[in-house]
Amino acid sequence: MSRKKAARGKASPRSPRSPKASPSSSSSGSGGGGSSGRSGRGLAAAAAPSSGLVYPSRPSISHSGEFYDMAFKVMLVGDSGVGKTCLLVRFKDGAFLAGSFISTVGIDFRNKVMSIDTTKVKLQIWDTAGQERFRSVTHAYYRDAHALLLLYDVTNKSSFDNIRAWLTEIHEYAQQDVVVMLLGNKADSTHEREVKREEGEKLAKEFGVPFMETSAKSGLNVELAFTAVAKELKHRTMKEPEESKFQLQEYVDKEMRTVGCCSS
Ligand SMILES: Nc1nc2c(ncn2[C@@H]2O[C@H](COP(=O)(O)OP(=O)(O)OP(=O)(O)O)[C@@H](O)[C@H]2O)c(=O)[nH]1
Ligand SMILES: [Mg+2]
Repeated sequence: MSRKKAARGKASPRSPRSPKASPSSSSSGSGGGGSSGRSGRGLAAAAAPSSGLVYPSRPSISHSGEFYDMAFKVMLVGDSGVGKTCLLVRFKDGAFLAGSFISTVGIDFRNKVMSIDTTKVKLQIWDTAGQERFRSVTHAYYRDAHALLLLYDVTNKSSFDNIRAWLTEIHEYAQQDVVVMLLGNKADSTHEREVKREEGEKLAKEFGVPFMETSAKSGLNVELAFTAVAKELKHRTMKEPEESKFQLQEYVDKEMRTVGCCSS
């Protein structure tokens, strides 16, 4: 078994292409759109990864000392304030960043090794800044992404309306076979809801992407979203025969029925 060290994502950024369709960076109703760094939340600025950094490889060992069999790059994208950073922190640390909203500056990543069946899958999860002024930085990272979690805020209609523009942008900058999942976050905020679950489902169907609602606050479906993406990427890598092909939306629907979630 190879015991090579996992590389960290520190390389010179590529020159980004200029955007054609750019989603708006309108901030959510949940807080102001400040622009200070997130050092207090344990996230530091990072440079663009060199190509091939986290492509599936032989069993390796991560910085935290955990072995993994394959590794993938996942990006969190969506308007400012939809809850990308909170979703990542909930998934990685099991905590919710309550209180004042500190908008992410630039881009950053955190790693998590998951057990998918008998395989150790490392997700390198990139948390992007939703603000328009960082958009060109984000574009430079799309190219290497294996999966994109595209978030809107169910309490902010404009973040939902911007999803079409985000999908256009993804289409333009990401790899053709990138796994995209649409997430309606803040599903816990029943009273402030502006986007019905059915509307999210309809849009996802229209674009042929899997969908679920999440809550970084309550933890609703957070683990499931990342697990589903990790499973899909693993199955693709294993190149399983068509008949045993993993169906992401089917898996998500089944899991949600099993745990009896998630009306809000
Ligand atoms: N009620 C509720 N609030 C949430 C949830 N997720 C995030 N928030 C709040 O929404 C605000 C924005 O969350 P962030 O995670 O910082 O948003 P972001 O998408 O990372 O924003 P940018 O970094 O600017 O792109 C914060 O005040 C969070 O506390 C959620 O699931 N439910
Ligand atoms: Mg953020």
